[in-house]
Parts: sequence; structure tokens; C-alpha cells
Amino acid sequence: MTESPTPHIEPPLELLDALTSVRKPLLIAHISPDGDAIGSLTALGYLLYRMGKDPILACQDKAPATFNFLPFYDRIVQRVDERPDIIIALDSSDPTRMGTIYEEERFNGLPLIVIDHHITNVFFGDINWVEPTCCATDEMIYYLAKALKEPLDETLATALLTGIVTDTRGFRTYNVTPEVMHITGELIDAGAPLAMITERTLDTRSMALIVLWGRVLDTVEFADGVISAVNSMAMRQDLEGIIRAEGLVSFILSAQEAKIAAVFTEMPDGKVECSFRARRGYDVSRIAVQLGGGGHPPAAGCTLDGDISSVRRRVVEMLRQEIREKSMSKLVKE
Ligand SMILES: [Mn+2]
Repeated sequence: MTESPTPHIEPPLELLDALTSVRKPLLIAHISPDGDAIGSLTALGYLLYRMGKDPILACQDKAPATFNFLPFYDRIVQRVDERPDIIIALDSSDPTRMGTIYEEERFNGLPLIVIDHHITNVFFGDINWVEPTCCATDEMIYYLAKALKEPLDETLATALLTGIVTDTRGFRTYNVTPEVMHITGELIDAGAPLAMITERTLDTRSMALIVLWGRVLDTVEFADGVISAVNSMAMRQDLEGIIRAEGLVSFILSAQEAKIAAVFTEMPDGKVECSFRARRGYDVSRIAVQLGGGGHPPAAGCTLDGDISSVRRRVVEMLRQEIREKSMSKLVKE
């Protein structure tokens, strides 16, 4: 296959310089890591290792076993004992996303590099490379490999494709451009197993998750374009090792009448995690930011204090308001 056309996205030169001269970088993926967090962590970790560096790969929460086919999966640590020379935050829109890993005082003063594609990124690094048009942080790591003139191999291509497949839910999202498809072709050509990645990351669920989905689906309510559901602690009492009803918020948005979907999860610390999805033309990242969270227009979230049913009432009302405003502005335009 021919190479993709020259990428239109180029990493900043100061980033390339920093990565070339670094010896022991600490790479941090965000808490509750998803495929793009672990994909970009392992892709960049492997790339830097291949360049002769000694990277540390870290994430506050253990990476789900789903991703154990990725390079360096076994090297991801939940605690850092060594002394790095720079820190690289991946797929993280603000410093709290790095969780306890970054809270350590001994990391204060170390240069911080931010590589992210969230539009809500707050530019908290010394070098900030933020590309909101990219479908995944892994797409950015691909451009980085190109700019560093590092060849793709099967291992790197597999890690890169994992973030692209998972963040686009299998190439379903509006940020999948012809360039993303070109890149995907190149990654497959380099040996990335697209069907295996899709099956392992998107089409495999634990039995406990299926049972939890059933219970959470029982709580679905719909009004004025907003579909919502709750996942309480009591509903998971007999289901060990499971908290989130992963994937359910996208599933309920598939209701024909729904424009915005929300799932509210009561966390073990008593807080309520809110997860939002929106159809094209609606923006849930705005509301997530208002509530102290972040994300993308079609997919965002936040964590709130309060009991789960009052949080649901309050937040669903805000989401309905978003729909009313968008319908009003459509009327005005027409
Ligand atoms: Mn991402």
C-alpha cells in the first residue's frame, strides 16, 4: 500500500526536541482508562523505548484486561518509584485526570508535556499539543511517529489503531475523516489486526456487565429528547468487581427519539459520575464543563456530590435546556 499523504497535522518542534533529548519520561494516562488512554500510553511508551529511552508508563487505575494484547501492558504501574526527567500527560484535559500519580510533590517543577485531543483541554503543561479535530490521542501519536521519522511496525500500529477504533466506536463518529481512514489502512498494512481489536475492545463484555445493563435499563426514563438511566450501588451488590455500565450510555442514545443520553453512576465514595452522549448538533461538553467536568461535544462527563436521584433530576433538566436552546436557534435560522 502507498503511504498516506503527508499528514496535515504537525507536532510542535519544541515537543520533538523534548522527546529526542529526554532520557526517562514518565507517561501518564487518565484515570478510569479507556482504549485511547491505554492505546496512546503504550504506543508512545513503545515508540520512546524503541528510540532508546527508558519510559515509565503509569495510570492510577489498573488497565482493564481487555487491553492485555497491547505492548508494555504488563509494565503499566499504579505507583511511580523512580525519578523521571519529564512528565507527559496523555488524553487528559486537565491535571486532575492524572489522579494520584501526578499529586506527588516530588513531581512539582518537572517539565510537563500535554498531548490531548479534547476541546475542553485547559492547557496545563509547559508544552501543550492539543488537537481537537483529531479523533483520538492515538491519531496524534501517529503524527508524532511520522514527524520523528520513526517507522511503523506491527506492535506500534496495533497500539495506535486501538485508540482510533475505541474512541470512534468502530469508525462511527463524525471526526472520522478520509485521513483517519488512510492512516487506518497504513496501520493495517503494518500488521495491526483491525478485526481482533474491534472484537476485543468493542464486542466483548463480561457476564456481570450484561446483568448490570439489564438492571440499569430498567431505570430508563425519557422526556423532551433526553434519555437517562441510573446505576446505583444497591444494583451492583451481588456483582463483584464492576462499577460502570460500560457502553450503556451510547446504547440508550440509539433510541430513535433521543437527542441526548445520560447515565448516572453512584460511585463507592458516594459521588455521582455522570456520563453524557449527544447526537450531532447537540453539545454535552458545554454542560459537563459547567459542572466541573470535560469531554467532547458528542461525549462528555463529570462527577458531582449529592444523592443519585436529585443529581439525575437537576442534570436532566440542564440537558433538556440544551435541547430547547438548540431547537430555538434552529427555528430562528429557518
Ligand atoms: Mn481520547
